[in-house]
Amino acid sequence: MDTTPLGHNVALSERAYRIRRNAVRMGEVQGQGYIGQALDIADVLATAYFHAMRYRPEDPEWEERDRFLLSNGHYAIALYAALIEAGIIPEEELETYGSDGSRLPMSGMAAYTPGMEMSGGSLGLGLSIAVGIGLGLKRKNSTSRVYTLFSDGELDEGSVWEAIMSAAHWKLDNLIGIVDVNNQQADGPSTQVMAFEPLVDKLEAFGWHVQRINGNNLDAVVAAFDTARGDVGPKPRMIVCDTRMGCGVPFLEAREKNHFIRVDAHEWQLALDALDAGRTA
Ligand SMILES: Cc1ncc(C[n+]2csc(CCOP(=O)(O)OP(=O)(O)O)c2C)c(N)n1
Ligand SMILES: [Mg+2]
Repeated sequence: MDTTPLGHNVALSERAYRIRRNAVRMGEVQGQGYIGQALDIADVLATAYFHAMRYRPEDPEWEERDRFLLSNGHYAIALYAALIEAGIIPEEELETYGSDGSRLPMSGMAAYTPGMEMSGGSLGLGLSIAVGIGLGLKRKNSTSRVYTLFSDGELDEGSVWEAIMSAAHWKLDNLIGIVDVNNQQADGPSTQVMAFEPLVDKLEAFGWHVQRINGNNLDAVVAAFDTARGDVGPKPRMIVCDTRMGCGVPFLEAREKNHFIRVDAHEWQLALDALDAGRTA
């Protein structure tokens, strides 16, 4: 990892830029996509794939890999963008996004895509699957970790709270949950649809080690991943990430109803230009 004297992580910011760019290019292929989410979670994905996780790009099913579960399957475009950057999926496939026969369908499908550990679509399941995988890894004495990304809208699902309770019960210190608090979901601002605050207090009361950070500040994300991978006791770890929908493309950030951002044909290039303008590497 390269760092400047200010501590800002140059190499990772370039990875995050390229993940955002890959996602916008895929969006342009279909003229649509969950772009606001891909832009908001790019810094977390860059940190997961280029700082924290153990994997072999040429062997995505390597037994000793860390697992990354995408619970919020509609964020698939974001994960594809990271898997392309990681060399698990060839960059040319980006052009096939959402087309018949593509390995990159609009909602994540484990059977289609290398590096996709679970199928998405029905929300609220990733954390439960992560508990099962985490328990299995421990019973095999594996040192692999299981990461799961889920969204603030998924906090409305009872299954998520069952998983939160059982992960603590089983002392799954190999499980790292990441919740994307962009305060948006399909029906409006997440906290207005279902009040989940104070989230840190609730998760701590359920027995988790919890950090809350600005998920669009790379240095903070890196520090949180490092802490979560360290010795914080026999408990599962949660990183609550406050993020900005559309982060990196100011005219998309400014849109109010941005669960499914409408992007006009000419705006895709403008979005790429905005990313270039904000590039720090
Ligand atoms: C079990 C289930 N209920 C409802 C949906 C429909 N749905 C798709 S995306 C979404 C919003 C979920 O919230 P969040 O992921 O926070 O939204 P975003 O941040 O992407 O706007 C909903 C309700 C679903 N996919 N699965
Ligand atoms: Mg959300």
